[in-house]
Order: sequence, then C-alpha cells, then structure tokens
Amino acid sequence: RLNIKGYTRGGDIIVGGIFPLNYQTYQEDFSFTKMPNYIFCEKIKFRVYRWLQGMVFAVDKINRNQILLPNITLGFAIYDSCGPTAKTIEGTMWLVTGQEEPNPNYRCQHSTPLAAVIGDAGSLKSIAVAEMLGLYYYPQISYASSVGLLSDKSKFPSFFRTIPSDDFQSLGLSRLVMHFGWTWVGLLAEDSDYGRQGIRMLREEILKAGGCVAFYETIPLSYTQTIISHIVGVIKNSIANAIVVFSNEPFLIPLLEEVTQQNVTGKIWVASEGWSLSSVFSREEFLQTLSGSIGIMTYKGEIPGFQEFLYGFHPSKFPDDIFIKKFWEQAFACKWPETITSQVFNIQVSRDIKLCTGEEKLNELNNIFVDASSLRITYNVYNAVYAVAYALHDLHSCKPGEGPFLNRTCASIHEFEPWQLLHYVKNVHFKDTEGKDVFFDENGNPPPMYDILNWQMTEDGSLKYVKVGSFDFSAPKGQDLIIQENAIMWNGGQTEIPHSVCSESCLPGFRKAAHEGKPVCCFDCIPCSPGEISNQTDSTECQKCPDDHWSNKKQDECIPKTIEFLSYEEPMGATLATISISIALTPVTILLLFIKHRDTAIVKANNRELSYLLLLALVLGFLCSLIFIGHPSTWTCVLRQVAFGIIFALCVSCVLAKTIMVVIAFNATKPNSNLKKWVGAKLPNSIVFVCTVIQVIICIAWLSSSPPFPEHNMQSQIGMIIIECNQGSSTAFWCVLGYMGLLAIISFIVAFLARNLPDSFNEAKFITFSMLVFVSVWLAFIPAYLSTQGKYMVAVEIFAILASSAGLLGCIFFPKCYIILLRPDINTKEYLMGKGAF
Ligand code: TCR
Repeated sequence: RLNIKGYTRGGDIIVGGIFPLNYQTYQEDFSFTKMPNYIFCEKIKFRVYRWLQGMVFAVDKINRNQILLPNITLGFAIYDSCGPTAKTIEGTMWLVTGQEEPNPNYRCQHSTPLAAVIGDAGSLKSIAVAEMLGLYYYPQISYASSVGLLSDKSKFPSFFRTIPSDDFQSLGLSRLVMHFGWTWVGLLAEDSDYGRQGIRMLREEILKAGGCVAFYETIPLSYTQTIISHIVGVIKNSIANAIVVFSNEPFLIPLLEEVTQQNVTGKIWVASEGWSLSSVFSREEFLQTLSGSIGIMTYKGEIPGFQEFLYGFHPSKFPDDIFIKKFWEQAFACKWPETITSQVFNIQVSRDIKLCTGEEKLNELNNIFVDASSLRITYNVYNAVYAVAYALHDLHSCKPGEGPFLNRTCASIHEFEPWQLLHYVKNVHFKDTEGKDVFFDENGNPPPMYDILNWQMTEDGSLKYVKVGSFDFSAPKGQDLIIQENAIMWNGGQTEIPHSVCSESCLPGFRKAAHEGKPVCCFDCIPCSPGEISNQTDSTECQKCPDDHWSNKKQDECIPKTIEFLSYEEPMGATLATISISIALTPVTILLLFIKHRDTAIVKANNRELSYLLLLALVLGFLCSLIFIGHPSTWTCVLRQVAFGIIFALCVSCVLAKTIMVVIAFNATKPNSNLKKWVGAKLPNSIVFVCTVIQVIICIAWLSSSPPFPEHNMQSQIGMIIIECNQGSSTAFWCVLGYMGLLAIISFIVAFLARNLPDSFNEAKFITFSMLVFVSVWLAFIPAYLSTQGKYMVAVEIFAILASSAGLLGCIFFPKCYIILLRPDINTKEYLMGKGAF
C-alpha cells in the first residue's frame, strides 16, 4: 500500500499537520484472501477542512511576513488521519521519515527538515502520535486534544497544545453546574480517556462543592442498542434535569437520536467542548431536545483576513491541494468532468449529474466551511503554527556564544535537531492577533480560557450559539466565572433557571435533615425548635439565640425578647393605679368626716385616735400599691415589701387593739374588775406599737440578710424577659405575710369571741367581718400568687392589697359613716349603749 498521500508544499522547513478530515466508512471484509484495503475515507468534514485551511493560511501569512523568519520559507505536509489510530501512526511516520513507505525507526537525511507536527484532534490519536514523536523529541502541538493525561511531561515530553487541558474544563463545568444550583446531576461519559477522565474530575469537583451525582453512565464507542436504551431509560426515570455529557460528537449521535425519538424534553444538556459546536446536533430533529443546552467551548479568536481567504478559495489557486476537488464536489453537489471520465461507470448510473464548472461561488454557500464568524479550533490551529514559527524564529536569531546549548552554542536553522527546537517551543511567548499572550506552561498547556455558549432556537427554526459567559482561570478568584443569566434561554423558551435537585432547598427557619443511607443532596427540611434560628437557605444546623434574644415567627432571625413588667403605661397598670388612688380618697374623706364629727358618740365610742390611725394606715395601704407598678429598681423592690408589710401590720394591729379594747371595756364594767386600770389610751397605743415594731424587726432582718433586688428573668417565660423583684429570701417574705396573718387571725378570734358583747357600739361584729374578709383575701392570694408569673403576679398582689384594705375599710367604717350621715338621731351615747346595736 504505497499510497500515502498528503497535501504538501515545499519549503526550507516543513511543518507537519494531522487532521481527521474525512468520515470513515468500513466496507472491506477481513477474510485476507486478498490484500485488505479496509479503510474508506470518503466524506470530507467541512469544519475540519476549515481547520486545515487555517494551517495553510497561517503558513502563507508567516511566509509573507518579513519580520518573522525572514528569508526562510515554511512548507507543510498535511495528512488526513481518518480511520483507526494505526493509520495516524502511519501518517506520522510518513511525516518523520519523508518516505512514501515509512519504516519505523528510520530517519533518512532528507533535504527539508521536519520542524514540528500540528495535531491530531482526538486525544486517542494524539496520544499515539505523542508516544512516537516523544521518542525523537519532535515538538508536537495539538489543537484539540484536551485529555488531562497529555499534561504528563514524563510520558509525553514533546507534546504541547493550544487547547486547555480537560482538568480545567471539568473544573469549569462543575463551577457552572454549581452556579445554577444544580446539585442533582446526571453524568454521561464517552468510553474513552477523554470522557472518563473528564467525568472523573468533574465528579470529584461536584462532590467537593456539595453536589451529588444522580447517575453516571458511559457511552459505548461502538453502537450497542441495549446499552443505549438502558441509558435513555436511566435519563428518563431520573429526576435530575441537568445532564453533563463529556463526549465527542460521533459516539453521542446514536444516544441523542434515541433520546429524541423517545421525546425526552425538559432536560438541560451541558456539553463538553468535544460536541458543543457540533454541526450534527444543530439539525432540526434535535432542536426540541437540545435547544437551551449549555456548552463550554474554547475561547473564540479573530484571524484577520481569514474570511476573505475562505471566500476566495478556489481549486485553481491551490493545485497541490489533493482534497480540494473532492471538497468542491461535495460542497456544490457536482462532479468534475475529469473524475467522470475516469469513472465511466458512474455516468451510466446517473446521466443527469451536475458538472462542476469552477464558477460556483463559495460565499453564496451556506456551509460551515466558509463561516469564519466563530473560529475556535481553527484559531488553535493558527496559533499552533505561529508557535512553531516563533520558536524557529527564536532559534534562528540565536547569537553564537550566547546560545542555550552546550558551551553556549546555537543551532542552525538549516540543520537542527528536533530537541533543539523543542527547547525553543517550550519557551515560546508571543502575542496573538487579539493581543492575548500565547505561551505554554510547564505542562505544555495554554492559559485556560473558555466561553460558555447557550444553544438557542431562532425564529426560523435553526440553532444559534449565543455566548452567555466565560471562564478565565487566570483571572482572580471570583471573577473567573462570568455568566449573564438573563441572556440564557432554556429548553422550551423558559427564562427562569430550571431546577435539578433531589430535594428542594430548605428556607431560612428550617434545617436540613439527611436521609440515612442516601446522598447528602436528598434531605428533609425540619423547622428549627423555638429559640433557635437558621438565617440561610440550606442550613444544616439551627443556631441558638443568645439569652436575651428569641426567635421570631419565621425563625430566621433572633429578636430581642420583649421586656415585661407592670408599667403605668399599659391598661392594667394604669387601671390599678387609678383604682388605688381613687379608693385612697375614701379613707381620707372618712377621716375628714370623723374629724368633723369628732364629738359625736359614734366617733368617740371606741378610741377615736385608734380610728384616725387606722384610717391613715389604710390611706397608706391603698397608696402603697403604687410602688408595685412601674419598672422595678433596687429601691422600689426593697420598699415594696417593707412598706407593704409594715403598713398592713399597722392596720391589723390597730384592728387588734380595737378588739382588745372592746373586750377590756366590757369586762371593766363588771364590778371588781381589775381591768379598769387598763382602760385608757395607753394600752391600745402600746399594742399598736409593739405589734408594728415586731414587723419592723422582721423587715430589718430581711433587708440586712438578703434584701430584694430587681432581676431579669429570661427563662421562665418563652420569648420574654421578665423584670421582677427577686424577694431575696422568700422565707422572709412568707414570714412578713405570716406575721400579718397571725395578727389578723388573733383579731378575728378575739373579735369572734367578743361579737355578742354589748359594747358601746357593736364593733366586734364588724371587726369579725372585716377580719374574715381580710384573712380570706390573703388565703386566696397564696395559690393565685404562686401560680402566676411576671406582671400578673404583681397584679395579684396589688389586687390582694386593694381588696383586703377595702374589706377593712368597708366593714369597719361604712356602718359608722352611715350613722353619722344618715342617722344622726341615734348617734347618741344613750342610744348606742342602750340598744347595743343600731
Ligand atoms: N478534545 C477532544 C477532541 C475534540 C474535538 C473538539 C473534536 C475536542 N474538541 C472539537 C472535534 C471538534 C476536545 C479529545 O479527544 O481530546
């Protein structure tokens, strides 16, 4: 098979090129009964032909450039790598040896040295080429082989590329997926290094970023119906809407055809750059399924003059291009007359065949070959050729004595070793047509930069690639991923970002609770417990609010607890205050009344002074409830209980004194009574004094041991800070109350025993009543007091104070007032003594 042919052009130095130009079709059998010629490469891929022309254009341009490589002409030898990898290796050997029948490991000294090889596209083939070229250290620059593996310089020492490594692509895809909040994604990978490596890295990145993989399937390299159906089934049944596909075009076609046939829509396909600009998928039948897809693609560049070059492209201009006639026939669906004469057979089959005239206009043709609006791989090819040229230029401009090689020597442009050029390729650095720096890092990779494309359906039903963002890893963090979300149109013309999640995210106020044994992206949302909040969506935990704060209703914020105390402003406080002040006016009035009628029998009857004192004490008793209202402070807390204790002790001891006086007064009237000497003002005064002083002593003991103090109580009631008076010692408090109760009970008993005594005015009966009221009020007070909290507790105490005072006032003084005001006729000593009652 001495039929290796390529598209060659002579020059001082040759640059090799490898392009997968044709589609491969299998036909021949492998029976080996005759020499097999098993590879048929027939249909030209227009897009790849454009890449190839990019190389031709670049070489032309370099040759015309007077500054870059002056006086040196570059030639090229371009090989079509259609078919299996072995074919590519064969072509590489052809390039290296310059022989029609290449023999391995044989380098003849041909006149024009091979500088470098540009190619191949697919990684699988580039790896094969790189293994071989690495042996001789021929520089190889690929324009589309992106597999991460090729970065390994110990395996591929002479490999470079102008397409970023897939490691970055995977990183970019994972960032893209995370940017849209897709945490439940499906992954499909071509069953090759390209697919598997890319997906492995992508998967790691997704997991690291907190996302999950819903499914992972590999697309077979050779068509298998069962596997394809299985994969489509998985896609259909999964709730994951986002599907990242790391694949090259040829292997994906059967899968997507099946997907289209089964009418799977609403999915977001995320394309690796292996297929994101593939013309096959812009066919109408795929549009329903694929419109709205997001694709990542290498950076787009401008090549000035290239569009004109393509428009002016004509067979007559490139006589040594062995592909051009076939391309022309394919593009215009015509036949060149000379091919027909050689194939008489053909003309008989179809008589009405169109003949190519050479007048056909390329610029009237709607063909991706002539479309130079978005040059990506072509641009990579162009830059690769330029990289070689610049390296050669650097090698050429080496000054003897300053060279990089042993003893500072230089290499000669006419006779250099491949590894010497390799040195220069490694260090090449130039600005491309866009002013962007082109160079290779230590792994032979270019600076990673990608465009993000959105596949949008136009009105006329065709597919349009719209750039919606970019990814530039050399930019500082945070600015590396730029996406214009509003420019994106999703599948079905939707503008809202579709969801692809296992569980919808938890709102603030909730926390995530993982399902056991399931991926972290599948969870339930559980509301935070009271007093705890979560202020972000998807929180894994709720935070406790600080002590003086509480959660709000939505539980997404800690708010200060409401402060509670019985204040004058609020209705209850204001009412109680008004009541106590107005009631306090009653004893004052009665006191004035008594003073006015101080000489009447009823006032004089039972110790006038004691009555005055009692009335005064009652006034104070009513008023002392006022200290219970308002913001508790150190001194009001102290004053409250002390004032209350002492004033009430005073009241009750007055009553006690009165009762005792009744008993003594009665008994003193009996003959021979030695109680006579007790009758007078001395006894009651000392009773009042002693009883009150005991309470004062209790209070002093209380204050000096553990006085009451104001306290912020945050625990006892949810969401509130209760400002209250801590009693200091509750024993002391109950002592004060208990002592008061004791006095009251003594008065009650004495008054009860004396109730039938015919005293001057039957006071004992009324005192009995009053004490009954008093004691029952305070007995009722105890459970009420103990079972309430905060301001209600205070209100209960105020209520008890008011009620018991009113009881005293009413029972003891109202009957007297009645007589004074309405029955002055019976207000005489005789009548009162005589009747024993009114
Ligand atoms: N890397 C693929 C081949 C490839 C390709 C392309 C082929 C890439 N981009 C565009 C045709 C068109 C990315 C590989 O195998 O490394």
